[in-house]
Amino acid sequence: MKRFVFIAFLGLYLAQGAARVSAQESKRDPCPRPSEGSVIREPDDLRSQNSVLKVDFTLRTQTEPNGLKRYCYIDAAGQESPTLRVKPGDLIILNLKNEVTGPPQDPSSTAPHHMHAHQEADVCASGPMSSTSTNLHFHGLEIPPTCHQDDVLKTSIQSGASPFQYRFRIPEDQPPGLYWYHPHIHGFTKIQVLGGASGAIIVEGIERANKAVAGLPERVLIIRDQDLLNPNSPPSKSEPVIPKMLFDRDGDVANNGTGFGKPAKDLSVNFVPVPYPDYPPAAIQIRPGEQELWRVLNASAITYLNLEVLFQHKPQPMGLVALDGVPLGENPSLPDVVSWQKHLGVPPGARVEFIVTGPPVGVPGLFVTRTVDTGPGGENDTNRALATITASVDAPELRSKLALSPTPLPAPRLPWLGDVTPVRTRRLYFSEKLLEPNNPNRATEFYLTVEGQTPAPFDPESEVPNITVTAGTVEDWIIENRSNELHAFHIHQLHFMLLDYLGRQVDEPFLRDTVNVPYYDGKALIYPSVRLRMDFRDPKIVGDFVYHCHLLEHEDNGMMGLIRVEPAERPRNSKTNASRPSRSARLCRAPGATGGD
Ligand SMILES: [Cu+2]
Repeated sequence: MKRFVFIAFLGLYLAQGAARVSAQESKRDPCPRPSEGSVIREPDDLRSQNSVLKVDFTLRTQTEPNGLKRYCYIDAAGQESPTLRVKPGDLIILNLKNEVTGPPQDPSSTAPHHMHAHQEADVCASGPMSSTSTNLHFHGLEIPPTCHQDDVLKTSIQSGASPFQYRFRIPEDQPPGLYWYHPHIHGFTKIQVLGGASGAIIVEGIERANKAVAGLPERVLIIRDQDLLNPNSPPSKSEPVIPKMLFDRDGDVANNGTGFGKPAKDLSVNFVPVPYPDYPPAAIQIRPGEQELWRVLNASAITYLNLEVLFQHKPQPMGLVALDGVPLGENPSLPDVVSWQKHLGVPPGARVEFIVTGPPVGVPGLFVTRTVDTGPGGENDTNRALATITASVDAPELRSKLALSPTPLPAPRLPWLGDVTPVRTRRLYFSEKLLEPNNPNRATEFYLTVEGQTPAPFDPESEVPNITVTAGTVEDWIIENRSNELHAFHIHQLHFMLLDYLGRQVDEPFLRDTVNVPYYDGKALIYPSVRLRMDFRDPKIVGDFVYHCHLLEHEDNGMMGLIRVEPAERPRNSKTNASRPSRSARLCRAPGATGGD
């Protein structure tokens, strides 16, 4: 059945793709976007010079005729969501101007201090958070959770305020790979990210970690989701007939378990939309037989991906070399490893970097996402095409090529995380509660609770951390899912190692910052879980930050917790001096030194 459908996708593209014109692209648009069926353009690159990358971003909005609201990062040259390319040790100076228009949605629900929107008070000190305020999170970067760097708890830039400056250094030991930026305004992250507010950050030098990619051209693909362009259309005639349409607790189309029917959201690839119901694919041009490194970010708000490359409908090997910005060879015992896969699951927020070989001329290729079983309460993430892959000797050369003879990365300064003894084990769990059981589409609270505490939605005004740890230590966390849908666990400022998945030991020889946690079927004797080894050894990472579900409507509705990392040797005045632990703090792992939950 799947084969049949993909043939249908292709036929449709060939019939209609060439005729489409870029009707939406107009000079008057604050944020122009490509039209469906277009050739995928890579985001423009902003590269650091003399170890400094200066960026001026304006966040703009535009409402489409059908009511969809775009949120766009536009740089000084008018480019949307450029890729920030930096090297370890580089300084990023990013000025963000908020020009979001329109009335704030629901400002009373999350605005703690009832401050006037244009009051230029302290951006760092809990201004109102609304649909018209914004900030930035640098997902995966191991930088301090402080204002002007990577704080999302209090930083809120109001519309019309003067540009706010982010200024931070990429750590010397940040693994080379794909990271990303997006807003993180509590309660409103989903609408801004759905509107397109996201972009890639590449820490250069992946070829220094893995010789298999040395000399390869690289292609950046950002997959975003957005509200359905054609929400009232019936499914394509090439699909099997689906039983009655149900909705989940978030009001999205619920997973019907078939892989077909109406998806919760449309997808786009580098902003080329691939809308339901016909999914006209975008287009990728490639040279026949040429190997490329594809760097794919799932910047979706709620959509899981299960990526596959097909040539003449047959799955092709994808040579995975990095996950969540971390080369698989991060573990020094596994240099230059390539993990050949037929498909790659990518939760919202995660990244995969893999080697793809172009098909021979005349062999049709298709880049697709297959259905993901998100659970009875989860979204309908359907089978669909993303892009055709067409080989031609004249395919344009990709803009970036990795160095052919790179110098290897220096040896890691800390022992491999899997070899470190954790100081304690904690258990956390995802759960959901219907506040109005008779109204299944409304008022669900989403919780991410530390075992022993009372489930409660994240409270942005609370200063009391759910978890306190000591810098220099390593902990094991078990994350359970007690709900009937998938969740993706993410923590800011650091990476972790996946030790067990569903009770089975995996001891992955690489690190992640986002991981899927399987759903509970309501029958099993134990809840599905993952076991993670959390790395708090970096002495720069002290202070308050968050961990949460990366399905943004879950996060916005409370599925988040507050963690405080205290310096190993606590200075007298810990509140203001928290970011300067001594050098010896780094390897201190005295069990039970402070904190606990
Ligand atoms: Cu979730």
